[in-house]
Amino acid sequence: MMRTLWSLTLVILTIGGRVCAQPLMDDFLGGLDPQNRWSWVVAGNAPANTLDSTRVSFTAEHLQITAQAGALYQSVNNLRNLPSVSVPALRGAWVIEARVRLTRNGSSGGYLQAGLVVFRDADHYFNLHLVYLPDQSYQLSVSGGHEWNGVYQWAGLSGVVWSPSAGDTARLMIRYEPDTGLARFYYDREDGAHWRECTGSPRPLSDFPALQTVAQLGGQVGLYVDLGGGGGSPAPVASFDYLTILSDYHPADVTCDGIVDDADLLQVLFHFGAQRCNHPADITRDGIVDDADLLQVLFHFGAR
Ligand SMILES: [Ca+2]
Ligand SMILES: [Ca+2]
Ligand SMILES: [Ca+2]
Repeated sequence: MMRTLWSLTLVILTIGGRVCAQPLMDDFLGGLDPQNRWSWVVAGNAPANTLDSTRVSFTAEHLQITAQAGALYQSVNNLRNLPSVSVPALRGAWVIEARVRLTRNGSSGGYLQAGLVVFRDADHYFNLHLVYLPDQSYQLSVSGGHEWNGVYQWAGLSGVVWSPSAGDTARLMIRYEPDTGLARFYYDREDGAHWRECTGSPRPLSDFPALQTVAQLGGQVGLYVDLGGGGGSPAPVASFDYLTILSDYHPADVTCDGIVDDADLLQVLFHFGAQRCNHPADITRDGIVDDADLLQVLFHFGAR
């Protein structure tokens, strides 16, 4: 059902012309959607391919990862089971959102966490997650961290503290406002209050260089679970319901199909000389489809 709705949205957005956002949606219906070209590789991690299939499973609607030792923290870089999708540079009012349930089971002694990780490699990442607080009777909260050149810092983002008996599921969202250059961080612990903004949000994107680099140059958006230095059995399980990424299309992607290619070139050629406001082939937005627009397509040919 959700996938049908999203496909419909995509069609509507495409018909709508240039004010369209590029959606990536995976709701893990029985597996990873191959269209999204998931990868388990994290550059700088050992092993680089983080997949341990004995601890990955799918229910009808969820991706489940059973936690095990391993982390991206500083130079440790031995995390297991970090699935991610490649994203091009993020444009416009981009949004990254996921829903995760984290069941602690027998784990204790660490900051057990699961959520979103946006990264270039094992030493350049930003994460936003659900976390169990060992110093607060293993109550749940939301927090974030980031690393640049292997130096870890707390992100200065936090949520309220609640008892997992009241729900151990949260939606997590990162949203960028191009008008202000601020990133906002939200969570919904599904208690009826809907989205709450994290304490410490909004923030200039430049506060988190790895997140900023992915937004500007592209990178990976992934899901992870980390024992946070704790242990015990049975092992905790992170259950991911969906991952959504919204971002504007490349300006030279006239056809809004996710790639700058000959179809976009043809659109510019077919409409060469056209003069009107908001013509899709007027990539430079100066009111005329001309050689400047043609150059935009050629310079960015193959871009996503
Ligand atoms: Ca690291
Ligand atoms: Ca295109
Ligand atoms: Ca133009």
